[in-house]
Amino acid sequence: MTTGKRWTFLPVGMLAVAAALLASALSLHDTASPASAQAAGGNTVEVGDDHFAPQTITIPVGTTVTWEVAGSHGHTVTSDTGVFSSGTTPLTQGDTFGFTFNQPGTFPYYCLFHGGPGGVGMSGTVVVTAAQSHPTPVPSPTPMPTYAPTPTPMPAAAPTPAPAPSGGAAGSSITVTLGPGRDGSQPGTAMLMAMGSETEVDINITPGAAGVPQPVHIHDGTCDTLGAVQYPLTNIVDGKSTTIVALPLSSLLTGNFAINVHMSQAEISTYVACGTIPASTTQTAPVTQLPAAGSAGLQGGYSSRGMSTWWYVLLGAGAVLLVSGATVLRKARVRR
Ligand SMILES: [Cu+2]
Repeated sequence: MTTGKRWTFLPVGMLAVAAALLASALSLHDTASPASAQAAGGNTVEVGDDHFAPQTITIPVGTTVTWEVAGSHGHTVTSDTGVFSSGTTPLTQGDTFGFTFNQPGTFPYYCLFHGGPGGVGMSGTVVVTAAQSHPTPVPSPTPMPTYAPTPTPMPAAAPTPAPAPSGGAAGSSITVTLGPGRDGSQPGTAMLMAMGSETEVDINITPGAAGVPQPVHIHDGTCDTLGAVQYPLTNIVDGKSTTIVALPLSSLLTGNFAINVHMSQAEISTYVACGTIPASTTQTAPVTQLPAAGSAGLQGGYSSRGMSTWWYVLLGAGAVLLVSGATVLRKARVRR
């Protein structure tokens, strides 16, 4: 492993760049073509709306598990312990995410948006059993040869472009606080999740009169200067509403939109909650989280959204190798 290799090591400092690249590639959400499932049958977990099925899957070491989104909302596949992650950009219907488990053990995971670590809400478990007594043990994850090229070692003083592996804080979703409205107060939040060319808006406010639909819209302007209705959202009932808006999240982050909640259809001019959608700040979206320091072996997987499939290989020391669909061979080569 000297020069001339066709794949590229990305030092930690470049990870953010790579992640941004990958994120933008992934946002070319193309609903025209169903993702081609690369997985062997039997190792597939269906990602439904707010559940994983089966919830617990047991596989022998060395197996690739594929998660495929069947639900109509956006979801993630996120390891409790940072071993694997589909990233913070929600996977949507037809998207797949794969991860090869080269270590035995129990690996709990969850959806960033509908669950939490420790088996909360939308969550599941992968149980990886040790290799069978087969004489051919799984091509043992030969500990990464401390890889040579060491291209200009990161100046240790670099301002740590931390990939923030803490759940979901990255820019592919934002939470807008809904404060009191002009005429009443049913405060709460609206979570806006990027889903390629669409945005899922989940609203959760203090419930109004039971069962009474409360119109809610994205208006021009801010809460102080509300303008015309631009995008109607699903009526809120008992404090909750979910809408898929046919606009990328970035188009809503202009600082010139506000979410305004009305008392009811009959009292449409009574405003009970409002929040201004902030202008975009940073749009960093780490697509993969690195394994916890010290995790041995070579880990990797792939992410397939629409027409594009990306493979990645996580290298122990905190580098990630990103390759596109055409370069699967390189992954195989690396694993040797
Ligand atoms: Cu979910």
